[in-house]
Amino acid sequence: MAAGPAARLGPDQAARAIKARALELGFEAVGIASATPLDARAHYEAWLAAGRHGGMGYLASPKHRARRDDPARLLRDLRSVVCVALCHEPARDAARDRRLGRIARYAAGEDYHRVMRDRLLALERWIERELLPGSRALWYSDTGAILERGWAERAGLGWIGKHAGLLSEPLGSWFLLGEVLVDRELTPDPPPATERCGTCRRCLDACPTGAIVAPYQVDARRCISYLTIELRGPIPVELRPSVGDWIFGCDVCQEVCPWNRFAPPAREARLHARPLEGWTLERFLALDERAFDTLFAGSPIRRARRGGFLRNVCVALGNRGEAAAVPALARSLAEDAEPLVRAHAAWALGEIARRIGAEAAACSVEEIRARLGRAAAGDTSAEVRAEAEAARARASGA
Ligand code: B12
Ligand code: SF4
Repeated sequence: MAAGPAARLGPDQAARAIKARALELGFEAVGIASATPLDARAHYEAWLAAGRHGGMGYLASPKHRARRDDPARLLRDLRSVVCVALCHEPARDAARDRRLGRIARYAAGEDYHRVMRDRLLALERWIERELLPGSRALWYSDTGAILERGWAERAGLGWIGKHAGLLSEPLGSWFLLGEVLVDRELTPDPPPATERCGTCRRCLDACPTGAIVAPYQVDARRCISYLTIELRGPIPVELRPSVGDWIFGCDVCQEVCPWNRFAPPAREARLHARPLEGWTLERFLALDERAFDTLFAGSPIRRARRGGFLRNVCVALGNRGEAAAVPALARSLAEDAEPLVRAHAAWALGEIARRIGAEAAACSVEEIRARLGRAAAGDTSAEVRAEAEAARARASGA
């Protein structure tokens, strides 16, 4: 292909131009890594071998592993990886409205994949068509077999913290990552000289479920983010109390991180918290499939699907333990179309009855037991009958 004048740019000039363009497109940080394979294979394979990926089977597929090992399989003649960071902290507090339960900050606004796609595609096309005609570029953001934090670290965007997230001095960790792979030599940035976590271990100590099993190692099977977003079935009973009132994702390990004290909020308005005024956990339980899709159109929350989301809502209500939630939960137990939701509604009712009973408050513990008894005897799903039986036993103080 004939090369235009811009194709004669050297690696240094091209790298500088790409970084300037990325900042113009609204990314808060950008860096470039050379594309020689990362030295992360052993960590990744050990993580998979220990089963820490849980039900995310795609992470263990031979094709996925081969691509992670050798990024040239993603783009022929790959030479450079342009890494970007997009801040997502939603400036308002709506994501932390306790009547709604807690939603991870990154999920409070529009789905970041869409925001990333728009910007990264613009960068990809600009590189291919204007800056380096004849080159090939390819964007990713949580969309492929790439160890994004590893590349971002190499590109100088920050260091991997003990909670396994990427951290940077100016940005903290409230940012998301994206990449554009390019088949041209671009002058790389140096990785940060050292990691800056030092002796701090606040994230390890604060994690509600003990998912950070050692510094830099997260067991996804215990992580609330996995349990409330990726997991398709029931949340393991022993972990439910630790999930607290997180109904989508979890931010605890980042909230306690000292580097986030001065982290900037998102400049991108699409990532600011969407209004959910008037909504409560109890009201969420009344969402049918259609209403769920409408309420969360364009939001990352749709990833959990209605059943998963309402499962999380039930767990949050059970952990909250307030009698006011009984009517909504009883309705879900009796009427919800999905066994997953009925099962978790049973669990939540058992928790509420146990707590109310312990406080000897005047309330409908008897009624809760009766409802659980009916579900234990008559529900069409064996899973729901078992959950209702166990919940009834708890409600009776057994
Ligand atoms: C699978 C996945 C998850 C899983 C597993 C998490 C995990 N820690 O691996 C679950 C669902 C739990 C999850 C949760 C979250 N995720 Co996630 N997730 C991913 C995904 C798709 C793959 C990550 C992966 O490959 N994990 C496997 C492990 C082994 O890889 P790794 O931790 O990156 O490994 C590196 C280091 O930790 C190190 N390492 C690993 N083991 C060891 C051991 C030792 C001894 C040492 C020294 C080093 C070391 O080596 C690796 C290479 O450098 C990436 C996107 C991508 N393609 O990369 C997003 C991604 C990592 N997630 C992201 C986010 C935002 C989150 C959440 C914060 C969301 C939330 N608020 O609920 C939480 C954070 C949980 C946490 N503490 O990690 C962002 C992170 C942005 C950032 N600033 O770091 C990413 C990059 C998506 C994106 N495009 O922005 N996630
Ligand atoms: S996201 Fe929450 S559950 Fe997952 S490692 Fe961090 S603190 Fe633990």
